[in-house]
Amino acid sequence: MQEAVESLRQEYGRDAVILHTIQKRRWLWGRLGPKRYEVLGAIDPTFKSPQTNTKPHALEHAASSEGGLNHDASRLDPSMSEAVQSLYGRLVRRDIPKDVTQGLLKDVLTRLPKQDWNDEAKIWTRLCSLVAERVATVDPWEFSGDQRIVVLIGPTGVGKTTTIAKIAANFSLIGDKNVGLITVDTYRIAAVEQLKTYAEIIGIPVQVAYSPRELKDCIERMADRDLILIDTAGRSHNNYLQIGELKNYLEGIEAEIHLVISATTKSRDVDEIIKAFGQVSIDRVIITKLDETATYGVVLQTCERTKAPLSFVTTGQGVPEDIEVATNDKIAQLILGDA
Ligand SMILES: Nc1nc2c(ncn2[C@@H]2O[C@H](COP(=O)(O)OP(=O)(O)O)[C@@H](O)[C@H]2O)c(=O)[nH]1
Ligand SMILES: [Mg+2]
Repeated sequence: MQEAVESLRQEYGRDAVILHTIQKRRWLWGRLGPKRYEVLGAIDPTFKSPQTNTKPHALEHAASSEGGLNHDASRLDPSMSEAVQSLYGRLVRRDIPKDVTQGLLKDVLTRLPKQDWNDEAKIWTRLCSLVAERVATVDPWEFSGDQRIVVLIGPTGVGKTTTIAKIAANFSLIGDKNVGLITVDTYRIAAVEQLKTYAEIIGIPVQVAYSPRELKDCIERMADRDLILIDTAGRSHNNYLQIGELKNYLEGIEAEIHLVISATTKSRDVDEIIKAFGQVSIDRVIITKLDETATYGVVLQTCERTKAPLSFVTTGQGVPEDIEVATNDKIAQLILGDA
């Protein structure tokens, strides 16, 4: 990866901004294929090289004030040092919401000795570890005898069904687990057909539940499965009634609920979606379509707002290969970009 970044820098100069770096590790296939690295860069004319801060007192004041920086989360206190101003601009340009950015900088400053508050490089290093800490990730499931039931919920078109197919294929074909699929997305014939087609290709059973009662029956019939993946209909976050209905389906079922959000979602919509789906308790987060954007603030925003760990990220339309287990260092690097 470093080699790839270096060669981009050599070609386009030190100010080339790294927008996207990804190690194309084939999850569970990792042992089979060579690793590939992808680095997407740009030259940002507004980027300023790090400068030395000349106002430590302003920093001291700001770090100890509420919100760390400013009561108004949409503006940065103009008395902040140039180092902090510059970092703030950098994070906001990476689509990290302003209030999250302010919170991060505040936390970093309170953890750093005062003599380092002017040092952009040091703040940056701390920022990287803080973001890695904040983006909690989890390994995929251990199968020690207990059956796992996993439900994917989220808005329409984010990639729930495709992600289910990816997870199912990886666990079934490569992980050698007994996987079963259930769909409660019966609003469109095409949605049921889509899942059935995947199930057929993978060679695993699929059942369709038309009511909460039927869902429980389907689960009972799949008692021999190590992993049951449940697909749901996309719900508009503006339709609380639909989300209430989803909640009825999930009541009384011991399942792990994964909220699926696309990395291309607008920041404001992310908050609305989380608020609406918050009616259902969210255990894990899956971020899809990392390949369709160059900034990943949505990942941090979703983790911060839901307080749920990230399980998988998806990186393309390919089934089963375009899915990865999220690891926090890698995700933090993706969110923040290169120093
Ligand atoms: N680029 C890209 N497209 C994806 C990804 N995951 C799913 N899609 C595409 O998004 C569209 C909607 O996917 P689908 O699984 O039907 O979404 P659902 O409505 O949430 O079930 C399809 O065209 C998928 O191929 C991804 O990680 N990257
Ligand atoms: Mg679907």
